[in-house]
Order: sequence, then C-alpha cells, then structure tokens
Amino acid sequence: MSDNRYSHFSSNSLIRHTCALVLAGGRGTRLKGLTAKVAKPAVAFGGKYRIIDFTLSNCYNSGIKSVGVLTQYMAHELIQHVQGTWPMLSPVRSEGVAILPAQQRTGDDWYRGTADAVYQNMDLIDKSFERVLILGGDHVYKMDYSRMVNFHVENGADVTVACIRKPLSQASSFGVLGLDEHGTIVDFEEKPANPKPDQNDPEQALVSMGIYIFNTAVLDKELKDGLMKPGYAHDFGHNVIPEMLRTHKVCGYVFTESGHPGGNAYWRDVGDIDEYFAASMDLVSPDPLLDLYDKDWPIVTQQKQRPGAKFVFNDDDRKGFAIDSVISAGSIVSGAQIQRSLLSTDVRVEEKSVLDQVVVLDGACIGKDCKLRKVIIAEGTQIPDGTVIGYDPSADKDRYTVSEQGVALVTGDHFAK
Ligand code: ADQ
Ligand code: ADP
Repeated sequence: MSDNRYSHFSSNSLIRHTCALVLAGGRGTRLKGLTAKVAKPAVAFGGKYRIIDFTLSNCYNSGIKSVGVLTQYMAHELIQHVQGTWPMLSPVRSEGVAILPAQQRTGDDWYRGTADAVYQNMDLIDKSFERVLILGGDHVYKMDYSRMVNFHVENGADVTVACIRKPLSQASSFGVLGLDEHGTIVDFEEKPANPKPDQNDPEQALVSMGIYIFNTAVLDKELKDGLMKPGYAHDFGHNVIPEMLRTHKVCGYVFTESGHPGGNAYWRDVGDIDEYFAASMDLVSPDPLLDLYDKDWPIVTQQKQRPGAKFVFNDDDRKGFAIDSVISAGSIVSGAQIQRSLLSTDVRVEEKSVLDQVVVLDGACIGKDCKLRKVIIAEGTQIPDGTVIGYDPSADKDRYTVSEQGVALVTGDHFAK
C-alpha cells in the first residue's frame, strides 16, 4: 500500500496520533430486504462498492493509520469484504484495519448500543493515540478527517461533533444541534420531533453526522462513568453527547465545501430505501455532487475481475443502449434501453426491456419485455419476462416493498414459486 497515488496523504502529526473506530454493527432494518442477510455497511452501492468503502477510504486518504471496525449484526460478508480490501492490523506497528466483533469482552452483553460497542473495546486502543475518531459505517461521502482533527485541537475541545446543514423537514432523523459564536455546541437533541432551525437559516437545521473526535482519556472516563448511571441507553446521540455538553468542551465542526476534497460538501446517511435510491441517482446525474472519478481521493474497494460491460444491438426494434447511467463490469445489455440507472457487476438485461431510474445489484437478471421505473433490484434477483413495476402504485404496494417516495424494492423472495 505504498502507492504513489496516495502521495497527497496528510503527513500532519495530529492525524498520526489519532486512531479511528468505525461503527458497523447496527441492524439497518430501514433498508428492508437489502439488509436481510448482510449488515448495512456491507450493502452494495454505486455499482462496485460497499457502503463502508467510503468511510474506510476516507480514513486511508486522510492519513489515519489505525482503524478498528466494530461489527455485530450479520457481519460475515462485511468482515470478508473488509479483510479482502484492506491490510489487516499489524500488532507491531498498529497500522491497518482490525475487525472488532462483539465478543463479550466486558461482561455478558453483546454491544448494547454505539457507546457500548466502543466501551467494550477501549482496552484494545493503544493509549499512545491521543484522540479517537468515531465514524459511522453507513455514510456516503468524501471527507478529509485531518481538517476536523486540526479544528478539534485548535479549539482545545474535549469532543468535536461533525455537522452539516440539512433541510429542516429532514432534520428529525438526525441529532440536531446549536452552536455559539465560538463553535461550541450549546444544545443537542437526538432525533427531535420538532427540530430547531439553524440560527442563520430558518429553512435548515444543523445536524450531527454521527462523527465524533474524543480525547482518548476523556472517552475512557466518560464511558466507564456512563455504566454507573441507571437507565443509560449506551448511545452517543442519546446519552453521551447531550450529557457531556454540561461538563466538557464539546465543539461542532461544520463540514462545508472547503473541508471537502474536490467540490461541494456531500454527505448522505443511506439509512433507508429513499436515501439509498437518492444517493444512487446522484451518481448517475450528468454532473454528480459526489465525484467517484476523482483520482486525488480514490474510493478503494475489492474488485471482481470481470470483463467490460457489453451492449448488443439486435435490430432496429431491439437496440441495446444506456444513457445517463453507470454500467459496471461483467454486465450485458442485450437489445434493452436503459436510462438514469445504475447496474452493478454481472447484471443481464434482456431484449425489449426498458429501465428508467433503476438500481440493479450484483448478478441480477432482467428478462425480456420488462418495464421498470424507480426500482431497486436486490442481488441475484431474476425478474421474469414481461414484469412491469413503477407504473401502478397500488398494485406495486400489494406485491413489493414500496417506500414513502414510491421506490419499489424487489428481492428474489418476491418471485419465489
Ligand atoms: P443513527 O444513524 O440513527 O444516528 P445509530 O443507529 O445508533 O445512529 O447508528 C450509528 C452507527 O452505529 C451506524 O453505522 C450503525 O451501523 C452503528 N451501530 C449501531 N448500533 C451498533 C452496535 N450495537 N454496535 C456497533 N455499531 C453499531 C446517529 C447519531 C445522530 C446522527 C446520525 C447521522 O446518533 O445524532 O445525526 O447518526 O447519521
Ligand atoms: P442463547 O440464549 O442460547 O445464548 P441467543 O438467542 O441469545 O441464545 O443467541 C443465539 C446464538 O447467537 C448464540 O449462539 C449466541 O452466542 C449468538 N449470538 C447472540 N447474540 C449475538 C451477537 N450480538 N453477536 C454474535 N452472536 C450472537
């Protein structure tokens, strides 16, 4: 991994004394059938990636050398993917990625929440790391964490929470916070029913990205003290951050354009079907807000070795083509028309089918004469000839999983005989 492509790595000494923990153990139930067999961070995204590739690539590109991935629910594929993509932790230099599965290191409990997952692994953190960066494993973005670390140290913070502006109408899915003029967080409410607007813009709210930097000693003490409190929810958003506002210096780092390598600040928590679909559509737009073609901030994944995508023109009636779309390796589009769609590896689309705004995951096969609009097709699903989805909302609801925004999620179970 001493590739010259990564020569832009931050050599900043503050980042070298920071290790990262990636929270990758949540159930991800809002992604429905996509997380039936895999943890959310291992769900395929963007053609050839898994969601966790974004966070781990950000760590690597930011110059963080030591990363722990905290896994629990449905972890097998996630572990295989991470191990296949990144060099494993070397005990001598503490460099690389370590998998930290729930293993009851501190008692009889599995990870009871995000803070408990970190607590149960505190003894594994090399205390020469002065700071711990805590990250979610299910966010799609590019972020240079070294800037946030510099901000944390320059402000003399005990804890720093990364935050971003989102429309007020979406804010109740997040932790919502308020900052004073020095960048200190003065209030924090986890997923409030009536979120407070940002003081500079009544249409927007400042929301937590679920990304935290803690000074290591502060984190250790806070998590141990939390255990003593009755009714503790073991969660950063519900307990740890709101309670620390009273006793510690907790700052908010606003993730803006200037903190984002190569363009606009783009960050999405792809926690539900609509967000997953919208993030996928962002990628196929002609001028995407998230540039995956940027060689200065590569998103690294484990590649399947497959031939190039192929388009077959059968005759005038059956032209195989794709526009405003991303088609991954190993796929064959045979006499079908595809627009605003994203096809993962090894997908087949047969003749006279028409796809508009369709996300197709690995190995799925769409038969002849299908008409599909606003659909996510799960890995390996075989769509029978003549299937129509996306043109009759009430019929779709009876048959498939349909989101609030009208995106149908189709899995192999829907066609099981
Ligand atoms: P949520 O995303 O709702 O809110 P949560 O479900 O706790 O928070 O998940 C955070 C991360 O931790 C996810 O990556 C998840 O997979 C992981 N995780 C959950 N339970 C875990 C466990 N037991 N063990 C290991 N990992 C676990 C949080 C914050 C909000 C903030 C949003 C931003 O609480 O304040 O706005 O993130 O997305
Ligand atoms: P039991 O009461 O037999 O321990 P559980 O329903 O708690 O049964 O768990 C069933 C199996 O799954 C057990 O082998 C248990 O060790 C395992 N298990 C339960 N929770 C977890 C977890 N969070 N991570 C990994 N394995 C788990």
